[in-house]
Amino acid sequence: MPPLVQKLFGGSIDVVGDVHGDIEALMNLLNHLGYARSGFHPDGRRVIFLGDLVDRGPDSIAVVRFVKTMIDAGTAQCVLGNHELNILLNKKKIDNGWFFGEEFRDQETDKVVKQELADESIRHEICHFGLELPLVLQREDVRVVHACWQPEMVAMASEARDVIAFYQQHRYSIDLGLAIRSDLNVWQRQQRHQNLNPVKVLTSGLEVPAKHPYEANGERLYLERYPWWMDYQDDEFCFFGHYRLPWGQSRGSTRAVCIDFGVAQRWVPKQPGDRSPDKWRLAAIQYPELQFVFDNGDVEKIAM
Ligand SMILES: [Mn+2]
Repeated sequence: MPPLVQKLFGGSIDVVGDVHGDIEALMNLLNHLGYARSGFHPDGRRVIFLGDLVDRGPDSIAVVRFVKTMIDAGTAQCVLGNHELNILLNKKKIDNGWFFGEEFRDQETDKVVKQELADESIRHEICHFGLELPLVLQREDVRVVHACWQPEMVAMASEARDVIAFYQQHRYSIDLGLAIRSDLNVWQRQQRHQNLNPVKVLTSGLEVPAKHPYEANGERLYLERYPWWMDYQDDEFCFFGHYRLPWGQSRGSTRAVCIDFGVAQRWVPKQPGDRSPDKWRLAAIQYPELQFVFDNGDVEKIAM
């Protein structure tokens, strides 16, 4: 297996946010970015995928196959997202039934979301793909991670190759540390499993106690996501996805830029509400140009 921290492509890149099974949005976006259906760009530009290729949308299988074709052709790189991680860990979640061959019924509309379902051989193919993905890509001026950049976690990941063994090893040692801490409650234990495991931090970010505990998917949650990008002070650009932040919210005074515009909300929203393609979009950031391109063809320059 290749290392979990790898060198990012040089030259001009287009960094694509969380696709979540929306193959049509991906094809439209790549078309607007100037890529041929084959994945090649006439100017030699290349695509960087931020992970979370799968779940929620109609065809996760097609997205994985297309991205794999580009990676094999040397025209794309991709980091691992938390949704790929769940699949590799064989964890069934509310929105990854397609992987286990099960239809998804949308709670809001009570309709089955039309999805391509995996069988045994496709599960094998997708796991094989996921196990080859790094957690981090970096070069002198740019860093890429699915959720959260933490230098000490990146340093730990650079020693490892097998993401599942690496994840389990940290889970085990965190459990050992917790065994003598009978003073900690359930959510304090959850927080340590989240914030001390490099695979968890890089793919789903740091968590802190919630100011107001809340319900999600029928569970009461005591932890919430920590906006690490507000503290990011480095000169290197850091491109990440995961947080479904409209541009603007991800900007402190920092060079950490979130490129997840929530395209999955069109199919399976996390909260009830507007599903329109005008609100929820798939985007790429073009680097070094520093402009967003959206799946409807809109272009927005970033003022830094
Ligand atoms: Mn994610």
